[in-house]
Order: sequence, then C-alpha cells, then structure tokens
Amino acid sequence: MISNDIVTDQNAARDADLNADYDALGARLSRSGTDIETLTEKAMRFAVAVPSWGTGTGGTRFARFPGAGEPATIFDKLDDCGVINQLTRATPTVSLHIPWDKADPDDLLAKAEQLGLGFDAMNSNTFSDTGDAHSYKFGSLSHVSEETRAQAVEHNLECIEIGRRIGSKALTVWIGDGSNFPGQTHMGRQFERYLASMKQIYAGLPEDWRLFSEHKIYEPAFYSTVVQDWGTSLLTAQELGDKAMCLVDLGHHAPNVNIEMIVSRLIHAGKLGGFHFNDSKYGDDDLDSGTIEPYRLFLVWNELVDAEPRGLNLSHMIDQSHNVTDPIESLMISAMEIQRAYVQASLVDREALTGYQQQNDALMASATLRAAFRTDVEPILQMARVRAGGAIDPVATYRAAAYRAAVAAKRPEVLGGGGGIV
Ligand SMILES: [Mn+2]
Repeated sequence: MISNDIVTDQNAARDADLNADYDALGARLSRSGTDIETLTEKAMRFAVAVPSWGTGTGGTRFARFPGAGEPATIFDKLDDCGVINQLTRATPTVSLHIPWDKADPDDLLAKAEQLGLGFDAMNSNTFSDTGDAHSYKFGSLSHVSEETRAQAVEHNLECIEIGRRIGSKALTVWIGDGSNFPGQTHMGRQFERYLASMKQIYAGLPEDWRLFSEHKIYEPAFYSTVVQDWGTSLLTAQELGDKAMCLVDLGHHAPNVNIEMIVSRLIHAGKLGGFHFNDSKYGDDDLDSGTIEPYRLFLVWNELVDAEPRGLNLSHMIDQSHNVTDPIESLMISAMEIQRAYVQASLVDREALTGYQQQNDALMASATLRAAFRTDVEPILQMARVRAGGAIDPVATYRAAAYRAAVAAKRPEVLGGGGGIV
C-alpha cells in the first residue's frame, strides 16, 4: 500500500481547488433542484470489481511486452488491487480467475482482509489447456467428447468451491467454444451439449449464489460461437433457473450494436446480472473504459439508473487488457470513468425526459440526456474519494509514491514472448 502521508500531502495541495470547484458545481446544480450531496453519496456507494488478471500487462495476438514490477503471484496482484482501491475508493472487491489465481483459500482470505478487500465473482477457464487430461482445443462445455465436458464441468464446480471459501457469491462462465468453419460443428447439438453441461454446474450452485453466462460474438472461434449474443445468453439463463443471469461484456458485440438496448431488454426479462466494462473501437479491444466511446458508457448507465427503482442486483467488473500503460493506472482511470458515467446518468432529469417522450419531443428528449452527459462531475468524484480516504488525483498520487519502482525492485522480472490476450 502507499503511505498515507503521501496521500495526505497530495490531497493538501489540491484541497482548496477542489472545495472551490465543488461549491461552484453545487451552486449550479441547486439552480435545477439537484442536491450535490445526494450525488456525492451515490458516488461513494459506487463499486466496481477489479479483475486479478488486469493487474498484469496484457498482450495482443502477436506479442506481449511486460512492464517492470509486474505481479508474479496472486498475492502480488492483490497488493496492486489494494493500491487501486486505496486511491480510488471505488474498487473494494477483486474477481479471481481459476486456475491462474489458485492458492490456499485461507491465505487468499487473510491477504484480502489485510488489504481491506473482498472477492467478487469467480471466473472459470476452459478456454486454454493447463495440464488437464483432456484438451479444450475443440471446445469445453459443448465438446463432442463426454469426458472433456465432464472435466470442464468439474473445473467450474471447483471454482464454486474455492469461491465459497473466500466469500464470493457468483460464478461467471465464458467459454471459447465455437467453430472456425461452416460445417465444422452441428450448431444445434453443440448448444444442447452446452446447456446440459451448464445444468450440471447450476446444480452445484449454493443457494445464495448466482451463475452468469457471458456471450461473445466471435474470438477465439471465428465462424460461430456457442453463446454468440444476448439472445442465446437469455435462453440459457431462462432454461437454467432463477439463479442464472446474463452478463454483458461491452466489447463482445458486433460494431455499432445498440448495447444500451440490450441492457434494457435484459432488465425487462429480469435477467441482467452484471457487466464487464471496457471500451473498444473495432472488436473486443479491451481498452480502458470511457476512453473511446464515453457517450455509449453513459447511455448504458442511463438504462441502469432508470431501472434503479426495480432494485437491480448487478455485479460490476472491469475486464480489460492493458498493453501500453501501467495496469494500475489504467484500472484506476477506468474505475473512475465508470463511476463518472454513473453519476452523470444520475443527473438525468427523468421527469422532464418522460414528459418529452410522452409529447414526442425528440429534440428536447435527446437534449435532456446530453445536458447530463455534458455536466463535468469531476468535483463530485474527487470529493467522494477524499471523504472515503482516497486521493483527489489517484494517478498523480500513485506516481508521486513511486509504487511501481518500489515493487519492481522486489518482484522478479517477467520475460516477454508469445501472444496472449488476457
Ligand atoms: Mn468479459
């Protein structure tokens, strides 16, 4: 963790500016009947989970260029997650990936408690081989071989068992199953095999757990995937039962797909369970949230805030690959951008919007959304962080603390090499 003295010093240098900006924004918002304190409290309650694997440098399909001081173990990763939450106060939980993060559950719990962290959804991995008897080269939960399917099911049940011991309450299943060529697989029978496997996993789910199915249009399979879109994901969740929900990864759609509309439909069906946040220009680029299409992120949050009175129980996680940045900085920026979109969406005048919709006033309806999106809520985010003990400027504070250099001196150097999108 970073010394609290550094955080205090860094905040002291920015405190006067923050107070002036906060008062000015508060005065501006009060003219339209909005209490800034309500928004600040909402920002303070906001939370998004950090994926353990996001703390390491990712790769492209071509190569990976590791950075200095990369985490070598899950305990290093948890240290990095501790810093991200220490400075942003927006990421109190970590999402683990098995087998990458396999360790004694008691040790995981002890380390997390020491850092003030908890554990979010567990993530299984049946999209690569890690020394098991049966290969996932041609699929896992939907594989033609019963032995391979059984192995994949068993792995997911193990993830539940590890998660149960560390306080997780959900399992996210994403599979790489699909095909590269027309005719390679029987798409109907493949989906039936997948459903049968998912039913076995669902049967092993504790009462207070949820099972998330995550769809993805393509990659690594390039012709078809078994859970290609929200329709198949919804079919799956509906067939499995009440504890099965759909998880939307923002990067897992065709370009230009209206993701906020998918969100609306899944809310209607009562099957929206969670998100994987990231941003993209073309495909599943896994870029930092809010850096490419911040308005799309805002529109997704607009649907979520609109549905808040329904009492949604959503699991939010960042799912990104950081190839050219310090992962800790990218994760901090991303958490803050997701939080920003949430606060901006909370600013939408919903009564006015509903009125314009009823009157078919398209111009004013869309202007109402944009008015909220244009509002610079940065002082609210900064105030929320300071009040929770975080940093006014997390990236500047992180750099001033020279955390990366300090861990680089202790952690073994990681060699570069082949590709690998993680
Ligand atoms: Mn994902």
